[in-house]
Amino acid sequence: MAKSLKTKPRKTATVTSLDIEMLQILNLDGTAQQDEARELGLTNDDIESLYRWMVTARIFDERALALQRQGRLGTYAPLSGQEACQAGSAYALRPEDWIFPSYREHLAQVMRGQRWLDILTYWGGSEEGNRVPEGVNNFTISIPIATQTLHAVGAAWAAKIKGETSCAIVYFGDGATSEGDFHEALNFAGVFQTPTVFFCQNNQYAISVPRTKQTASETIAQKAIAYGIEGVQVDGNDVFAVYKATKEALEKGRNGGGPTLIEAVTYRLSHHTTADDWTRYRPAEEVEMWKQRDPIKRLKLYLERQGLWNADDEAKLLEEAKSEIAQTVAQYENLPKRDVEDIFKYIYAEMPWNLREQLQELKEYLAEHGGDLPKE
Ligand SMILES: Cc1ncc(C[n+]2csc(CCOP(=O)(O)OP(=O)(O)O)c2C)c(N)n1
Repeated sequence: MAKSLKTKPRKTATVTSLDIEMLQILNLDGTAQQDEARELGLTNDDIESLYRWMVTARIFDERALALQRQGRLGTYAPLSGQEACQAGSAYALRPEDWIFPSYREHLAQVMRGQRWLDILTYWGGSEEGNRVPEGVNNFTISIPIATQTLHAVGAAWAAKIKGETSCAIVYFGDGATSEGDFHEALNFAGVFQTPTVFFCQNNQYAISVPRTKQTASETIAQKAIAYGIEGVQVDGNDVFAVYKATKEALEKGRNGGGPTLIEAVTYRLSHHTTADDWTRYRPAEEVEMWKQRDPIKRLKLYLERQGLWNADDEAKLLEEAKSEIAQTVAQYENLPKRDVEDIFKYIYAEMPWNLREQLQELKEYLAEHGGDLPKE
């Protein structure tokens, strides 16, 4: 920075300290900073509930991946490894808060009132899966990277202007922080002090690009400082730390304290999507190392240590979760088949010539291939 100046500076700006400490409450072996864990205000039932959500999400994820491999689901974005990020943050929200998810936030979406069936429906190729139930403050998912950060700032700003106490939380990845939209959103949020929680799941990769090639910053959290807002780093595989950081950021937002950027340090244990193959760009040892930090394992160890969980509870939960997801899959596969023409129908009142041409081409393709769509 100023070190490279040849002439003596006339004025020095004192910038906020750049020490970024990573918040962690739950240790790898399931022990915890007990005083901090107690201060969270979570009951044993709450903690068990968080565990149930995380396990169910993992089972859903594995099932969805298998369905795609069997040709029974379209492209799918797995969330395995990121369960604590989503469960911890969603659990801290109030119903009136808004979430702005990206394409990997299935667990956060479901915890907030959508169904596992909706997630399968969407990734099965039907926009109907994107329909959010009345009264559920979930925005539809964003496939374009980082665009949802601006939507969240807009919603939070509107809430502030209307004098409401709701906040908006926006989910995005480490790669999204290289997009202009992210920086515009942070800037606007800082200037207008909007009650926005920017929740970055730093899962170390943007498809095959590692975080070290994504940014020269040592942390993502420090990017907040340039915009005059608070940046916090948490262990994203520690559900307690995620819950605490999100809750504090929301409370601050509700009380007029403005936005927060949370960097949850985590790891994607599976492929970017089913169109990707992680073995081509990540050493197996790295993945193994992160498996040792598995957020589900860690919470299970905690519950066991506290005498709240045993092998029978685990077996029962696995059976229940598998059965719930199996029923969801059966429902999904029994949905009425959609007409492929739907893809073209709902954007324009009158279909323009180029879409008419593409529809015609598709019809000819289907006629030639016995009604089968091209494989991925
Ligand atoms: C604006 C935009 N540019 C490029 C893409 C293609 N794309 C899809 S996912 C992805 C990587 C995103 O990585 P990250 O933000 O870290 O999120 P993650 O997938 O790891 O959750 C890219 C570049 C896109 N969807 N939108």
